[in-house]
Amino acid sequence: MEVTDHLDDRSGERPVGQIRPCYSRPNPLRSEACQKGYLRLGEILMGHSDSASALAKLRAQGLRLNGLRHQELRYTGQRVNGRGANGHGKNGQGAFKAEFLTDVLTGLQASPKSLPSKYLYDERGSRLFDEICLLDEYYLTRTEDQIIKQYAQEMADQIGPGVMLVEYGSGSSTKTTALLNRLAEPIAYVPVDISREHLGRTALSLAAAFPQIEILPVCADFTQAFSLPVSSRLPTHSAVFFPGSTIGNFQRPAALAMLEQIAQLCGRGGGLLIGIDLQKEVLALESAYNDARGVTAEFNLNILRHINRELAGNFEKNQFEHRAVYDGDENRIEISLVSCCQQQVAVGEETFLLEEDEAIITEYSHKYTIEGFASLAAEVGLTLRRSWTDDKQLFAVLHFALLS
Ligand code: AVI
Repeated sequence: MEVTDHLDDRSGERPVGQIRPCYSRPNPLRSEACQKGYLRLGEILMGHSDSASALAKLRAQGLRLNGLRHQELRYTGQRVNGRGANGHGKNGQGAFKAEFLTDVLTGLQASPKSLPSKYLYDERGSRLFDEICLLDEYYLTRTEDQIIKQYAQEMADQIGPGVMLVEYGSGSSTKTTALLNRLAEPIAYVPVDISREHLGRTALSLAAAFPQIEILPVCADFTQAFSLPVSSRLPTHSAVFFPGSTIGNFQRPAALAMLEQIAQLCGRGGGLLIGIDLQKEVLALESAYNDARGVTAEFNLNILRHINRELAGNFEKNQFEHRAVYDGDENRIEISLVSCCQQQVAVGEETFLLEEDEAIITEYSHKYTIEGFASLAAEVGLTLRRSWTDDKQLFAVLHFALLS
């Protein structure tokens, strides 16, 4: 299967392969893509509230969608808030940096000081996080994997036949294979990820492994609203798969907004299969975020390197210590970087004073009970249908349905 990334022509990024043409005639909307006769659906979607209105306009212009066979890959590369969804398009690069700077300055001006956790995940941070997932102390990933493996058939039955399965933060889609293998007549699988490179590779191998399922990758920041791609066959419903307990990294209002966004994306009859980390004794929780090898500490400190590199910061990594403590009132692990001394740091043109022992919060990781999370989800109309846990009740995977 050939996949061509035309985005590379404009952004100077490395190609991840080739993309199948979505349209068979040059499109007047993009001259560069026109010359090649190809256009990505993401470009078509620009300026349209949804794919249906974009497609209607194109049809009116005499353009036609190529009939795609199951083995073919459509690349939707959606735009998020007017910038390249991965933050690295030509214009996206500048916008991404401006947003990064604003977020960092806002966080450092706040009391207590904080930095948005999404900036932990540059390339090195993502690699360190992958390492965390393999640590003995970090039970979350392997426990969720084991639950999904053990109950994949029940989960697939619960999701139901004819689904368009949408995975948030799909990465290498490792957890999805067990589900895709067991779903009854799945129509399409939509991996959503901010990393285009990951998406391209994953989509290709999934398309080869599951020729009966249409693979429709979407490059997007799933914390922002985006619309679903149109599959060539009509699904009976859509279901979001959101593993990894990433929802725990959102504070309550943001978690609710996220659930609301999922409910809107799926619509009535839709579903949500989500992983959450459960409340447990403090020692096990704190050990998971204070591993003996110091990988989590390095992951946390890496945000300072990221800021120094991208925003002309002058953080001295050695002047900060990693801290991860459980707050029993808020039911969350609070991860921070603690200043070892009184010091002044600069980010771009701005300077900030840090007192000795002053903490910069970099991440929260909320721990739930099944009932607590179910009542949160109920606020946006998601009804708990089934839950699965491991023997020690460390982690849970929940299935919700959107009944009305
Ligand atoms: C991605 N997220 C679910 C992880 C967690 O456990 O909250 C992030 C993490 N931070 C430090 N270790 C893991």
